[in-house]
Amino acid sequence: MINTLADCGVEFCIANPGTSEMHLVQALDAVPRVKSVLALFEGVCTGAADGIGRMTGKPAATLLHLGPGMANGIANLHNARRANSPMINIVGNHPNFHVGHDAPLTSDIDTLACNFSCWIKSECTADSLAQDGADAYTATLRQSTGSTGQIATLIMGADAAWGECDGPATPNALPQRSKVNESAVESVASVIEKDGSTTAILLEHHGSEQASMTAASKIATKYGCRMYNGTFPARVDGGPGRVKIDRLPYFPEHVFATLDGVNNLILVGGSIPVSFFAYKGQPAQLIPEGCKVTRLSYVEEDAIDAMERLADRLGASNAAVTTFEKQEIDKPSGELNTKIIVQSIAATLPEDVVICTDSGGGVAAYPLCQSRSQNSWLSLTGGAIGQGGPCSVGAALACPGQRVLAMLGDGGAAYTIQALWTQARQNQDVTTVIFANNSYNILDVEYGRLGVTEVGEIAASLFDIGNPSIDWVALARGFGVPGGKADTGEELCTLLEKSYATPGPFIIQANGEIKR
Ligand SMILES: Cc1ncc(C[n+]2csc(CCOP(=O)(O)OP(=O)(O)O)c2C)c(N)n1
Repeated sequence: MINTLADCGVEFCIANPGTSEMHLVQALDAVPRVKSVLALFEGVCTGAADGIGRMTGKPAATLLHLGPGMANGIANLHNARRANSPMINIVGNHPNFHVGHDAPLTSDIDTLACNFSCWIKSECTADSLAQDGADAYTATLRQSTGSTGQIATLIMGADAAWGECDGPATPNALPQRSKVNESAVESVASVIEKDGSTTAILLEHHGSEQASMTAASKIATKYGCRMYNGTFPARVDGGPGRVKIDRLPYFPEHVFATLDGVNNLILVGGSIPVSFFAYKGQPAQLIPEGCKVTRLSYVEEDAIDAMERLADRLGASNAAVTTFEKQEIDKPSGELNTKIIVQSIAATLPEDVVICTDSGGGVAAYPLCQSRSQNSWLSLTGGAIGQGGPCSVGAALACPGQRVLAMLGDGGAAYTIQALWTQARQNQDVTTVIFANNSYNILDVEYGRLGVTEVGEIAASLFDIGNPSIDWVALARGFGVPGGKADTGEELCTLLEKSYATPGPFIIQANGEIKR
């Protein structure tokens, strides 16, 4: 099975093994062309595999220990599903003859896996395993409704793993994205021809790839449309020379303000914007009243082909593309706050950087960074915090030679801090900036949005993570990652530049009043 996965194109297995996976470990030992990487917590395995999926478009494997091991990885499997990342989980299990005796680690793994998997196989035998591997690979790329990439979970009894088989299976032919019907292109074209200046094109998932956004930009130039990405895209490549585009904001009232005056919304790859959370008396869908929605492509369809055909049909193929322009950004000075941190990050940003953001870290830096350096920006897609650190591990595995910058809230970072150990073990070029405000600040903000004007002592204690305050540099040292603390813009810029100039991982604790 491992050889089959390698023949299909799997390059990495991010593992946290146990006794039920020993034969898998033996197989990985025999197949070094699949790079086996140890992570100390399963949320790091799954978040790293997500990062690999986003940067390569191919699934990485995870190796997880029965139900409890997989359960530890579920928050980041949820984020990966939201990102449409392809991934193959290999989960060990007791053999059938053992399950019936209810040994301590026995649990209903299928039920757990249903939540995030689009393909599950739990009745594997030694004879079926190699073909199961080939089928799992295909399943991760299957273009079925609701997904561009998917999560396949192979639950493998130890008897399947220790049995004999005939050798690897032949990889399946890869599925292709389906093309949208001409009628979809035609109906969007007539909306834009009639009412281009009040039309917004929302580009998500496959629609947020450069080629698709390039076609959208040409149409926007000719017809005066607006164009947006969703609030938290899985990956968008940006920076000087790349297509200029804004993101929809986070809070519902800001989305309404952004879309004010939009009479037509064109969906490319995604869906109608939805409020992240529900608020009493507020609508779930965030489009102006009376706005007409027209879909060009579903998530599984070929958005690039669709946008290029649309541009052709509208006679916009030769129109100008608006790109981000390079801007010099001065290094700031003075005590750290959100603005100074953002400016320090943008002013020092290296070229071709992969950026992972999580929770309270770095979302605010997005606009300014686009006028500084080319980057691939990976967001927290599913709102389950503790994703950015693991994702940076995966991005660094997928993109050796590129610097990875992880910007993490101190709350979010505490969920999966074990990611640092794998960064140190693999000597990865990852710079982690912790936005250390000693607080679950966004929860404080959301509490206020309920109309609560006085935060009680108990409530305050549930949003305060500064007592005791966390020493991130000491923690990182414990995991084998060097670092430093910054209280001012000058210190932060110096540490960032030092990190970018030095191979290997580095952590920076940015202390300050950081608000969202
Ligand atoms: C897995 C998970 N658990 C809990 C939450 C709820 N939650 C949302 S934001 C947040 C705190 C974020 O704190 P931090 O990362 O420091 O960012 P800040 O809000 O301070 O900017 C929590 C606990 C969540 N989103 N995901």
